[in-house]
Amino acid sequence: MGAVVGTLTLQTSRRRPSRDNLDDDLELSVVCHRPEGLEQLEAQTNFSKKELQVLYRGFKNECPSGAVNEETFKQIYSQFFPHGDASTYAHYLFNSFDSSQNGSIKFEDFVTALSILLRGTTTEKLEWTFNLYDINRDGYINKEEMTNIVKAIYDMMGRFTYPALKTDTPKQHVDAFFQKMDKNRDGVVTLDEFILSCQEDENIMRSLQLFENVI
Ligand SMILES: [Ca+2]
Ligand SMILES: [Ca+2]
Repeated sequence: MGAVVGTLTLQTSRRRPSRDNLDDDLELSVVCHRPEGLEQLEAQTNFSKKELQVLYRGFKNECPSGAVNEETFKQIYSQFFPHGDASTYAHYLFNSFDSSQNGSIKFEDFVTALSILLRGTTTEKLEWTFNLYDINRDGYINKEEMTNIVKAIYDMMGRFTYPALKTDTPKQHVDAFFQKMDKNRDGVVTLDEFILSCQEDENIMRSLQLFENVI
């Protein structure tokens, strides 16, 4: 990938040979995050080298600096939900994509998550979804976390899309979730409980697919 970036920088410099622009390019290349080698990403994800190159070009196009901060992520994501407020859900998604927890999504973070969501096994997808719901990352989904996620999804969809929503619907949604998932009734859902419950329940698998489509 370093070679790709190098070539791009070179082409840009050739096109704009004036001294100011050269300085800009140099400055940019310092600020820009350089992604890991293509071979490494090819080994780590379910994408081919060619797919990674296409994805990288698209990513660079949207985010010339090579990394996305939360504000930009929210702006891009919100465009898909014009009738609702997607900012809270985008915040949770951002944290899941930002695997190193440093406030920015780099190309590696982006393709790693995309690889799981598009090409991962069912277990990998469920693990990813569990981590999204486990907001404080303590290994358990509690009722407060699930309530926050459900409310965020309802906000994102907007009243325009679901005019018949009752105010107590998120609570019913969360109660039904725990009724099915919290096998040992200790008030929290573990990853094992989550995967087990999802795999044995067709309806949950279907609604999970709904969540995946939202992602
Ligand atoms: Ca938790
Ligand atoms: Ca439990």
